Amino acid sequence: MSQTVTTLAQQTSPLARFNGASEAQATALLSPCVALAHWTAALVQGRPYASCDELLNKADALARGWSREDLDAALSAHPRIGEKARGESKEAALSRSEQAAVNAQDILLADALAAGNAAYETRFGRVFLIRASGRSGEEILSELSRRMENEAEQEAAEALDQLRQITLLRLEGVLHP
Ligand code: 2AL
Repeated sequence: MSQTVTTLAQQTSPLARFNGASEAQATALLSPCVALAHWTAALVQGRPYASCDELLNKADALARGWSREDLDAALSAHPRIGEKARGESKEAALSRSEQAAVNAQDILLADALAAGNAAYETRFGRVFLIRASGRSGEEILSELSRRMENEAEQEAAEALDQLRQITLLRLEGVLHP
């Protein structure tokens, strides 16, 4: 009997587990995606979802409504590019895997990113945010240079869109581990 229960639990999809979880458990599943409690709460309240696409579409629609305040609040879960996230939290583990391309022992790249990050922070007053998955270190550096030329409003919009992309990728990872 207990073996049957175990087997059934293993066969349950992540979406079914999210739909059936307690509010606290469902919140804990989504929290590492982005440090915005209102986004997490709205998705938890919207359960049950008939499909992963339904959940992803709602998550995306909500993320497209994020404000400048949301951007500042969410940056706490995104260490600087090239500064390897420390710690045991799920966010830190996700960040380390997203930033795999810039965590290599490439000292020139690390120096260039550190200088670029510092210049960006002086110019815009917050950490440079970019979806690192799927990008090489050189691509990240060249995006940093390009975005340094943005006006403040355009840059906030770009950073918010990067935050949305990172969040959606993390959510896909929750649904399709
Ligand atoms: C990050 C991060 O931790 N993961 C990612 O894709 N981008 N950080 C950042 N400052 O852009």
